[in-house]
Amino acid sequence: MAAETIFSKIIRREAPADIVYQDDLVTAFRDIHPQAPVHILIVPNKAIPTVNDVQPADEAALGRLFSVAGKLAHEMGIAEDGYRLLVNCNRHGGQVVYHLHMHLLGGRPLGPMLLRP
Ligand code: DGP
Repeated sequence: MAAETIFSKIIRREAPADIVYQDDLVTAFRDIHPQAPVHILIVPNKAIPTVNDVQPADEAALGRLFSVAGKLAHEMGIAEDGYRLLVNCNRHGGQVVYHLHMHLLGGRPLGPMLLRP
């Protein structure tokens, strides 16, 4: 059983968040520190800590992350201009919250994928 994070409380609506979508497999809510005009986190309802912990049984939920990302991008008017989907893993990936999540970022040109050192 994975350790819970704040995201599990948000999914259960025990902690406040601006939830923009929820179904049986995933929940999407606005990032508390937005890096772009649109910055949504899309998370599996199941607490999977990192991509390293993904099991075959999780594939339906992880596929749903993409279909919900596309749906929200259309609804938020960023689909045509484009956007970025990002999943961080562990320390070198910059992961801070250990509940696997996809960032949906858009609403402005996002620049190169990585900052050069
Ligand atoms: P990452 O570095 O990929 O683990 O990104 C974690 C993101 O989660 C970061 O952009 C800020 C966001 N975040 C952290 N705590 C909360 C919270 O309590 N509420 C919301 N809405 N977002 C949070």
